[in-house]
Amino acid sequence: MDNKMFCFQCEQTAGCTGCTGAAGVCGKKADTAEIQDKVTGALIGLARAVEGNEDSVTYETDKLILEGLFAAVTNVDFNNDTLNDLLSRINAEKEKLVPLCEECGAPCGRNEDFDMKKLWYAHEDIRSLKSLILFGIRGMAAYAYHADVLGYSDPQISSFFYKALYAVCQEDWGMEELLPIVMEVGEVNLKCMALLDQANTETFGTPAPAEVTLTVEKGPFIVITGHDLYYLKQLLEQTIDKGINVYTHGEMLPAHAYPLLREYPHLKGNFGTAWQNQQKEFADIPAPILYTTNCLMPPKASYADRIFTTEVVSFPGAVHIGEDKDFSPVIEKALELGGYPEDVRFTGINGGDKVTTGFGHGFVLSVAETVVEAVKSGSVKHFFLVGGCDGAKAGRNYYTDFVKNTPEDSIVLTLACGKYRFNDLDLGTIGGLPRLMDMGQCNDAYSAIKVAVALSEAFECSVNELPLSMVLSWYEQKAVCILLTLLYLGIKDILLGPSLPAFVSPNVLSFLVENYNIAPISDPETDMKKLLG
Ligand code: SF4
Ligand code: SF3
Repeated sequence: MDNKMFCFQCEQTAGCTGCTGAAGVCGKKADTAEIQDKVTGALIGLARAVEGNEDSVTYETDKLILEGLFAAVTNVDFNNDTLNDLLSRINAEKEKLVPLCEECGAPCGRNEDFDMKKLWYAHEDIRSLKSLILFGIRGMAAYAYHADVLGYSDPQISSFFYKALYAVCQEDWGMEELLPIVMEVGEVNLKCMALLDQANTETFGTPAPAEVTLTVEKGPFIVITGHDLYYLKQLLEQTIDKGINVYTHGEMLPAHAYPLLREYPHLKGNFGTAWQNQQKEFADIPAPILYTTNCLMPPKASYADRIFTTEVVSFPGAVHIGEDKDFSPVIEKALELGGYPEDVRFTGINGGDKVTTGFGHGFVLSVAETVVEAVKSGSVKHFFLVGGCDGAKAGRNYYTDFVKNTPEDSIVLTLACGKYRFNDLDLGTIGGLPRLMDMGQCNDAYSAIKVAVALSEAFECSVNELPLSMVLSWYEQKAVCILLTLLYLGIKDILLGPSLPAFVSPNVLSFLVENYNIAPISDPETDMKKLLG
C-alpha cells in the first residue's frame, strides 16, 4: 500500500473518492487514521473472541465496543494517545475473554485482530456493503453511548454490534450475506434512536417548543457543543450562582426544549451555527468552549487554549475533563476571560436574531388533530423534512434555497445541524402552527419517523403515500445509520446531498435506486417541481 492512509467515511472525503495523503480533509493525520484502523481491527478481534463466548461478555466489554466505534466517527478523536490507550484496553479485554490464545503454540488465527487493509482493498461492492455496515454501526454506537451515559441500554442493541463487526471480517461473504445485515443496521438503529429518545425524555422531560435567543449577555460565559445533554446538565449544576452564563452551540441547541434543562436560568441562549463554522466563530470569543461529542475541528491557535473536551472527544493538547466530570478548569477559564463587556446581538446565517426548537414527536403528536385537520381542509398541502448534517462543501446552500422556495401551504420539519442554514428564517405560521419546526438533534430523526407513521395511520395510507418529501443532507456516520433506518422502513424517493457517499459502489447505488428510488439533489427549483408534481 503506497498511500499513507485510506479513509472515505464522510461526505467531504478528498476528491469524492477517499482521503489518502498525509492527512484527511477533516485534519485527521495518517498516523491517527492508522491507529483508528487498528482500534477497529481490534474490535473485530474482540467480536471474534466473543463468538461462542457470549456468557463472558460484561458491561465493560459492551462499553468498549461503543467507545471504540464512536472514537472513529469523523471529528471525534484526533488524539493518538487516547486512541492507543483505547487499543490497549480493547486488547486487554480480548485477552480476558480468550486467555489461552496468547500462549497457544499453534495459533488458529480465529480470534486475531482484523487487518483493515483487507477491507479497504476488497472488491468495490463488498467494500461498499461492509462500509455501510461499519460506518452505520459507528454512528449507532454514538447514540447507544449517549443512552448509556444516562443509564439506558438494551441487550439486543449491544449484541448486534458484535454481529455486525463479525460480518466485516468475513472474507467469503457476498451480497447475499451482507445485504440483510446492512438492513439490520437500520432496524437496530431505529431501536437505538428510540432508546435514546426514551433516555432523554425520561431524564430531562418531554421537549416543548422554545424560542432561543442568539444574543450573548455581558459577563462570563461558556459555550457547550456536541450532542450529550447529560454533560450540559452537569455543567449547569456546577455553574449555579457562579455568575457564568451557558450558551449552546451546534447540536446542543435542542437542549433548550427540555423542561429540566430550561429550568436553569443561566442557560441563556445559543451561540454560533453548525460545526464547520467553528474556526471562524470561536476565533475571538472571550469564553471557553466545551466539546461533549463531535463535531470537533482541529482548533486554530487563536482559540486552542480555550477548548475543553470530555468523554470520547479528544484533541492533542486540549484539556480533557475526565471521569470525575469536574468542570472547574472550564469555569475558571470563563471567569478569567470575563466574557463581553456589553450584551452582543448575534444573528443567524440569514440575519435572524432568534431560533426555535422543541418540535419533537411529543409536541407534534399532541397537536396531531390540528395537523390532520389542516391537511384535510387543504390549508397544509405538503410536508418537507429538510434535515441532516451540515458541512463545509460548496453546494450546501441548496438547503437554504430549497426551504426559502417551499410553498406557503407547506410545513418544513427539520433536525440536526444542517438546520442552521435556515433556522433563523421566519417562515410564518399555517393552521396555527409554525411553518418551520425543529425536531431536535440528528438522533431525533426518530421523532420525524414517529410523526410520519402517525400521519400515515391517520390517513390510512403508507408513509410513501403521504404528501411528505425527505430532502436530506449527510456528512458523517450518524447520517449513515439514519439513512439505513429510513431504508429499512421502506421509505422511498429520498433526495440526498450534497453528494452521494464515496463508499456506495455503482452496483450498490443501482440497488438503492431500483428499490428505494433514492436520488441525489439537483437544484432547488427542479427538485421542488419534481416533489410537488
Ligand atoms: Fe477524510 Fe472524512 Fe475520513 Fe476525515 S473522516 S479522513 S475527511 S474521509
Ligand atoms: Fe452535525 Fe457533526 Fe452530523 Fe448530529 S454535529 S449532525 S455533522
